[in-house]
Amino acid sequence: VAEGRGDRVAIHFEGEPGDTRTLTYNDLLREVSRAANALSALGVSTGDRVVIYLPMIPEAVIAMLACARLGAPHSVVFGGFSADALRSRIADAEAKVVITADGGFRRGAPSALKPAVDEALEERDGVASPVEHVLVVRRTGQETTIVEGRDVWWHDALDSADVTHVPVWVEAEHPLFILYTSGTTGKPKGILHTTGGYLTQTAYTHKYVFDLKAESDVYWCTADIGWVTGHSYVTYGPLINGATQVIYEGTPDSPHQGRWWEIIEKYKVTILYTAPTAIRTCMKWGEDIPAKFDLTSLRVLGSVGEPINPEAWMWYRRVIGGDRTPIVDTWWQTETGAIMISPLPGVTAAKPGSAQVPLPGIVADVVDDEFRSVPDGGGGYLVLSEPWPAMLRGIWGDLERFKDTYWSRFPGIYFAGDGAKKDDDGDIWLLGRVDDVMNVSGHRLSTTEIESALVSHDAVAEAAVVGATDETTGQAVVAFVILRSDHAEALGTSDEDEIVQILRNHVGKEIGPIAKPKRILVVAELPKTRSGKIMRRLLRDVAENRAVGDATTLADSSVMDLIAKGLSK
Ligand code: 7RM
Repeated sequence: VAEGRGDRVAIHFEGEPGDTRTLTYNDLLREVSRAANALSALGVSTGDRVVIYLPMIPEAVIAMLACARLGAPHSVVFGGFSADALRSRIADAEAKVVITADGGFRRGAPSALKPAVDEALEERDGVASPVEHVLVVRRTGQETTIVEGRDVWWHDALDSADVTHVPVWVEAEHPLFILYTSGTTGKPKGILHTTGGYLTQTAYTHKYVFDLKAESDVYWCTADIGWVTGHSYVTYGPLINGATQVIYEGTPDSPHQGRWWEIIEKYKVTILYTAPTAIRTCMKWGEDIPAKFDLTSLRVLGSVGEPINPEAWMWYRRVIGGDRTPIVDTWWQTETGAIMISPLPGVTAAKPGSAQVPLPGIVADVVDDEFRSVPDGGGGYLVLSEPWPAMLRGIWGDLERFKDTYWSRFPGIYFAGDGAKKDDDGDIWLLGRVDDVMNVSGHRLSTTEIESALVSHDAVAEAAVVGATDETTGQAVVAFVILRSDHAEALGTSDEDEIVQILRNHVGKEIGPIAKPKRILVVAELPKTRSGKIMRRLLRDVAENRAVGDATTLADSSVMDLIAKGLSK
């Protein structure tokens, strides 16, 4: 703004019901300044923690930036999480203020948020909540309880706040935020990020990985702010770079399955950053849906969150990218804070399914159990062997767990927890979490490779593979597949036994007989987290005939019932 770019649009907001708002950088600075003043009036000062529990509306970004202006670390909790999940995150961070909304719009209806906050703040086992105040954004207009002396409407607090605010200057190592991420076991880890290095790397990667031309591009990252991707590539990276971006509140199929493509046509989006799960869902719906919209504005496509199957990559490139656009498959984690491994558009000759090369400045390797770098063509564990600016600085309040989780497997070297292989050119292919790797008769098999083989069949939209205990082979491959709507044509049959046989043979042909799933179960949905990652742990429970374990972080809690019901048929 100080450099005269205040009139540039920062945010094109599209609400699920179709309401819109445009915020320029001038508008954004004013709103963030007022919010910072409002928070300070509620007693928030540098170092205090603020929990943000909001839908995908501009206030989510404004709230994060207002905290950053005060040097008050934020902890964003997904709007879809329960009161209990919210309570434990508030307690762990000892948050002083919660910023929430009456509700948000999802699948055509208002969905309340504030009642979960009220429940999370109730005293339990004689322990009072550390929260002193709740700021409440009015979004849906639904009936909302306001607790006298504790709760304040956002609009009231901002209306009376000054429109200018002097930011609190902090050291580079001052905490910027905590973000809770679920580990494989135990309670969620509060990943801690600081200011200088994190902001430098998010800005740098956002500019170069997406080839951003801030004056002319319209950028859209579909991630929710409750996920690290929303922190680094909605709030911080794009706004530091002066980008114009789209923020959309709702789901891709509301009110129709072409909503995303309609938004791209409407705002002439040039850069789209989304997750493989969304791409596979659109493949399942059929390519005639995006075909109805003008997507020619797109010039760079990005993918994040999981390995993208080569088949989904090809579809993304052909159907969404019109066979013109480069695709960047970006590997990174909540812990790394910013993109680490990715092709660069116009620089790297792409290989569908591979994240390929560490970005300039990043040192990644694939090593074996003895920490020996594997030769090209070999597989093992992904490690980061030199520090990087946006690396996590710890787990909030738990130094031992921090050392244990990331630094104990290979002393002094960061262990990412992912399996990977190097191809003959030394390019990196991600193979899934090491906890998910299967061992069948002594052969190590990757979930990703078998899933990609299944998805490469015309009849299959999505696949999830797990290893189930097996008396003879140690573990056996069990696959869950979702068929495409037109699968009967592709297969020439709709008989389930025949379909299973065809798909088993297909995997045998693609990878080898050892990888042939012992069982293939046709399902309508797969259990996924809110950021679209398949929860294989729950599928393992099903495959091993156990009661399904903790499913509180599922995006849709009815999915496991559906799967269990389908299997008992
Ligand atoms: C950004 C994010 C991190 C885990 C990571 C991987 C998987 C993410 C890719 C990927 C293959 C990719 N943060 N992952 N991106 N696997 N290719 N391009 O997702 O903390 O939520 O998850 O996600 O397993 O370790 S996260």
